[in-house]
Parts: sequence; structure tokens; C-alpha cells
Amino acid sequence: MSSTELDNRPLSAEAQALKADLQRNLRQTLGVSEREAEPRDWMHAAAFAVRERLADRRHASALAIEQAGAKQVAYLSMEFLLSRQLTNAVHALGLTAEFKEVIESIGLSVDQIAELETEPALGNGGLGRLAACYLDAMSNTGVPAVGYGIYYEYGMFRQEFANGWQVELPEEWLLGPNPWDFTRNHPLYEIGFGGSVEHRDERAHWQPAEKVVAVAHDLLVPSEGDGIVNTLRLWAVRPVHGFDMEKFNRGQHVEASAQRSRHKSLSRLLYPDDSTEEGRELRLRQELFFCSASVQDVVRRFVKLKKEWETFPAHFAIHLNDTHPALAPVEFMRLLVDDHGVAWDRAWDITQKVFSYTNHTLMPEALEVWRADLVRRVAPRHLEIIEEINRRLMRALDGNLTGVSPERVAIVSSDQQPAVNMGRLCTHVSHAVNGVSKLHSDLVHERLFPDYALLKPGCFRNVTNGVSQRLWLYQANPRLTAMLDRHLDNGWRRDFDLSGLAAHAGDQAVLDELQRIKLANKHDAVKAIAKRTGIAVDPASLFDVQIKRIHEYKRQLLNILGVIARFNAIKANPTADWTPRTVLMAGKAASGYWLAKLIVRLAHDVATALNEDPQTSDLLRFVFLPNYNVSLAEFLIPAADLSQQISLAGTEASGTGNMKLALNGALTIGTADGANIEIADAAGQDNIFIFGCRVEDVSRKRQEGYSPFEVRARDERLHEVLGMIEGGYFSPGDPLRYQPVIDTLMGHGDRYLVLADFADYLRAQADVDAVWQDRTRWNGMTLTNISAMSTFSADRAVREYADSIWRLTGAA
Ligand code: 26Q
Repeated sequence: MSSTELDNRPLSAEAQALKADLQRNLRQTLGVSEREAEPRDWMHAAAFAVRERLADRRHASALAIEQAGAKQVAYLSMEFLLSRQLTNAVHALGLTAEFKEVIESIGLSVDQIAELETEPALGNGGLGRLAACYLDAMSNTGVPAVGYGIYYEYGMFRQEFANGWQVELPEEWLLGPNPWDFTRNHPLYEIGFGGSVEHRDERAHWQPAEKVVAVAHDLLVPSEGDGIVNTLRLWAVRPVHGFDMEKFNRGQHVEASAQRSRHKSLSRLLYPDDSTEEGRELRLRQELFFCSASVQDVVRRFVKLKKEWETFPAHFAIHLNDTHPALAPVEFMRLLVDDHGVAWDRAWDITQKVFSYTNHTLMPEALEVWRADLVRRVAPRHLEIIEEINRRLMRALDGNLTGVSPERVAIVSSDQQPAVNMGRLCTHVSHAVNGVSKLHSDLVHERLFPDYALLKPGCFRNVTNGVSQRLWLYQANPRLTAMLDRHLDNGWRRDFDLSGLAAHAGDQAVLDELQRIKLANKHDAVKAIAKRTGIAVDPASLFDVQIKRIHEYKRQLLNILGVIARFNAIKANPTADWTPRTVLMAGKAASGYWLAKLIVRLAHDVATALNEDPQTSDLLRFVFLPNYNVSLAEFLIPAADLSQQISLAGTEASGTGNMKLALNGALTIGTADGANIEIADAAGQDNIFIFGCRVEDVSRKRQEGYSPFEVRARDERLHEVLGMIEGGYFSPGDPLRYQPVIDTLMGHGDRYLVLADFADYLRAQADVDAVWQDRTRWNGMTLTNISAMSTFSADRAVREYADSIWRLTGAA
């Protein structure tokens, strides 16, 4: 029976109850009868029915947390890149089977219903997805937490293609009801902007020029079984005095709502991560809005406890997900000192015990530095507080013999045009600062904040990233999960312990099973790929996957050059024993990052040329999948054979896609960067394809004077590949199209050493081909990788934060 035919089998008791709730919500919440209902109405009805169950659980766990007086975490992040809520919630409630029964009894399919939900893409990429995995892990490990973020009207754009170019379209995720949203009418918080500060009666009095009100939109973060339900509290703007009646009455209808619409813009859109210029005032206003609302909320929750301020750190830990919430500790100081009359030193001591900070990038262009005059314009009192913090720090360094350089720790630079360094601000206010992989944490310590390392050596830590196994294994890959259930001890899910799988490394039947599962997943992916692109790919070929934001440092270009070299090699020797490959690439380029957009176009053009070549297209297919998002990752990751993690050593802080792919049985071809190094250590160097320069080689090469021209001259294959791009082979009507790509690689010095790693990359790819020919060996490597991935669970990471950073005694 096809899944969309009406299923008349009797429902289980649980499914009957669920179905009754669906029908009731359809009729009463949505006001639609069954006769009139479209699939979308059923999706909404299902969401309302499921959220009722979540809400009940939330009330119970909120009460239990309150009664236990447990310390709570406020996780501040400008981004949360959530998955679709319905499938996630159904899974957490353990209702997957019942939900399927109900939906099929209505004559619909679960996939069809799930796909009608637009995912809330309130994040750019890695950092936002990490925050979402950590929320899930906090609920599932019993860490009481509120995630604080922004309820963007427009999250990540939808990527489409027009004549080969990426175009960005707004994703209208809030059209229609949002069944997951609990909009709160209280508490509401006023947020001030601009204005002036007066100092009288030994106190600062800030008179903001403008005010808006922040409204909370709460989403629930469930856990499996009888764990806790945490809250994700996202702020939106409700303008005050938003409508000028006088203007309206004078007939100035548009002007009457101008201020309202200006205010609304604060939570209108998610900024892209391409931030190169500093002068974007709206972003800074957005950060202030978010920080002020979140900190006011935490402080209000504390005040309700009626405790001494000194006990604040025993009740709340506030975590800064990168520097985007850097104004939060400043707002915290302001509330304590200005509004609650706490003396500066006392407030400062509390602040340092409350805040902690994670750095996610070393790329200079992503490190936030704001001009002081801009900060003054947006938040004059906050700038004063930052200046005072800086003044006291500089004073403390006076005559200090520790070798700390004042210029290298100064939060406000003393240049002609002073600027605020947000990374230093976060480091100074926090009792713990961490990077997101061992290598990255070392670099944060040694290269980014070397003088802070001298000043407060005990603060620096590492917490290697982790991913949610519930989304990325149980939900995305039910076949592999069922296999693990068959072969591992009963308790494997509780402790997320995959290590028992290693015992089966020599068992041919288990290896075959693994291969069959991968093939079945690939068959599913083939259908999804055809649906999205119209391109047919062969599930028997090796699926070689690179999925992530398009950035020069991530070196999608190296992948593309490698694909072209493979194409040339096949043409030169068509009858050799080639491993058929399907290279799958997906990712979005920030709209203002034109070179990244040109790289996307190159991928697209190379794919077109290759796929049309009858001599090679059975052996090599290249597909750029549009609109990479969480849902796409959910079907592609379980189908991947090879995971490309090929950043320039020292530039990718951690990576998390690398973990998701390895967990799903893809082998990694990667550089010694970020968490790749730890994946290699866990899985064993023989079970991964590492190539290219290491961090030390990169520094040495740069010192010695690296010449892309020499590299090109020495490598025939590289010379040919670059010649084709340069000569318009992939852009016949527009031969100069890719000149800027050639220029960055050649004329402008190849900042990311793409050419330097080219030859070793081809060598590693040839190793991949050779292993693939011996499928038993390949499957054995796959099994060993999976068995070593337990440690890359978000639960492990969250427990490390809870123990060593947030100090939650009694947390699981
Ligand atoms: C900054 C200022 C103005 C506008 C935007 C930004 C901005 C926004 C987002 C800067 C950076 C980001 C995102 C950074 C990010 O995603 N970093 C990734 O974090 C992952 C989780 O730790 C790591 O695995 C990745 O290695 C890292 O690149």
C-alpha cells in the first residue's frame, strides 16, 4: 500500500488519542473542518496537538527546577539554526510510530506533512547550529537553561539560481500561524537607544533618545523520555509610541508609521557572517536590543528570588556565544550600578563570576571591533562603562612586571579613532574563555589573546564542539540507528557509547549490513536530489560531499580544482579503472561576498560542463545542490561516503559537519585543522585521509615567501586546470568571468594556500579511490569511525561546560 492511500487499519490507543487531538485542534484552534482541510491545515493541527503535550511537560519541569533551586544557564546567542520543529518534537515525545499511523490514516504521508513546515533558519551556519544542538543537549542532560536570541522576521535567505548565479530570496517563515510560538504579554522590557548621560547625586542618569519594547516569543526545547523541557526565548520589537496620531490626522499616513517601521527593523533580519566593514549601526543596535532584553530578563528572575547580589553566580551562569552578545555584561553592570545602586567593585566582582565566553573564529574580518563614536551614539552609557572598565584595567597594569603589554589588552584602543575590541571585552569580563577544538583553543590562547593568557592564565579552556545524536543519528538515520540497536548493548543510547561497535570490525556480515544501509540511504538521497535539481545520480558511485557556508578559507575552490583535474585525468585515460564519483556540493555565499558568489557560479559552470560530457559523465558527476539548510543536511549526511573538510590549517575553528558526517559513516578527507585532528586521533590515523600543510607549515611557508607561480609551474595538472578556467573552458560566452578567481590564486598571493595543498590533495583523493576498490577495507574504516564518534556528542560538550565553566553542581 502506498503511504498516501487511506489506511483503514485500527489505530493503537495512543494513536487514537493523538488523532483526536489533531481533529480537535483542526476544528477549534484553526477553525477548519475535516472536509475543508488541506495538508497544510493538518500540519498545523498536528503541531498544535504536539505542542500541548510539550507545554504540559514544560510546566512540570519548570516547577521541579524552581523547587530544586538549581543553578540555571542563560545561553546568549544571536543565532539558533533550528531544525523543523514538528518532526523533532514528535521524535522527542517518542510518538514517531503513532504519528505515522495517524497521518497515514488521514491519507497523507509523514514526509509530505513535514515538508510543509519552513525551518526556522535563524542562523548563518556552524555557530547557530551549534547553539541549537546545545539547547537540545541541555534539555537532554538535565541542564536547566534558557536560550536567548532574536525572533528574526527574516532568517537565512533562500538560495536559488538564475542564469547560473546565486540569487537570495527572503524566506517567509512566519507566514501563517506559528504553532510553536508562545508570545508572552509579560514581561515586557524597555530598551533605550542613544540620548545623553548626566552624572549627578553620584549616579549616572541615562536619558535615552528612543525606546522600544522587547516582547518574548518562547519556543519549547523538549528532551527524550522524561527529561526536562527548556525554553528558547526569542525577542521581537514592539514599538512604543509607534503610531503618530497627530501626523495621521494631518493626512501624513506614511510618515505616521515611519518610526514604527524603523523600530521594527531591529528584529527584522539576520545579519550575514560576512561582516567586513564595521559601520553597520543597525547591527550594533540589534546587539544592544538583544543583550538588554536578555539581561533584564535574567536580572528580573534573580530579583524574584529575593537574595543578596553576591549569590547571583550561585543562581545563574550567563554564557556569551561569541562576541555578538558582548554588550550583555556591560548592560549587567549598568543595571547593578545605575539601577540597583550596587557599588562598582562589588558589581564587577559579581559580573566576572557570572559571565563566560566562547570564541568561534580567528578570522580577522569576523572579529568584532566597533568604533567608539558609533557605540557612543547607540549606547552612550554603555560606552562610559566600557571606558571605565578599560581605565581600571590600564591602571592595574601600571608598573606591572608580568610582561603584559597594555596595547595588547586594551579594550578601547587609544588611536586617533578609538575603537572597542569586543573579543578583549568578553575575555576581560569572563571567568572562563574557551575555543571549540584543541587546536583552536591553543590558538585563541597563544595568538589571539597572548597577553590575557599572562594576565589571567587560569581562565583559558577548551571545549571541543559536539553535535546532537538525536537529530543527526536517531532522526536523520533511522536505519543506522536500528543497526546499532541490534549490535550494541542496551544502554548505548543512555551514555551514547558507540565503542562496542569496534568489536565487529572483522565481522563480514556486519560490514555488509553497514554497506547496505548506506546504499539504502543513498537511494533516498538520489530521489531527493532528482526532485531538487532534476539531475540523476548513480547510487553505486562514491558520494563525495562538501556542505558548508561558501568561504575562501573553507576552500571549496580546492575541491573544484580537484574535480577538474579528475575530469582531465579521465579524458586522458578513459579506459582506466576509475572509481565512479558523484561530487555533491552545497552551501550559501553571503550576499555581499562577491568572490564567494563567483565560486558558487564556478561550481555551477564546472558541473554543467562535466555532466554534459558523454565521455566522463558516467564516471564523474558534479552537482551543486541549491539552498543548503538543516533539512537538506538531514538527508544528505546519512548518504555520504566521503566528507570533505579541507580548510587551510588554523582557519576552521572546529567544524561540526565533520562530526555529523563521520558519525553517519562517511570517511573524512581533510586537513589537520579544527576538530579534524581530534577525529583522526579518535578514529586512528589509518582510518582518515589527512593531507596538506599543518599550522606550522603555513607559518613557515608564509615566512619563506610562498609563490603560487612556482607551484603552478611545477605541477602540470594544476597548470592545465588553471589554464582551462582562465581560458573560458567553463564560461565559453564570457571567457573573462573567472579572472578574479585566477587573480586571488595567482596575482594576490593565494591567501588560503589553495595551490600549495593541491598536489597532496590529489594524492589523498587517489588514496580514497584505492581504498574504495577494496570495499571490505572501506567498510571496516567506516565502522571504526562510527565506533569512535561517541565523544563528539553535544551531551559530552554540554557536560563539560556545566562542570568546568558554568559550575552547575548537581547537573547531570
Ligand atoms: C559578526 C559581526 C557582524 C555580523 C555578523 C557577524 C558574524 C556572524 C556569524 C560573524 C561570525 C559568524 C559565525 C561564525 C561561525 O559560524 N563560526 C563557526 O562556528 C562553529 C561552531 O563553533 C565552528 O565549528 C566553525 O569552525 C566556525 O567557523
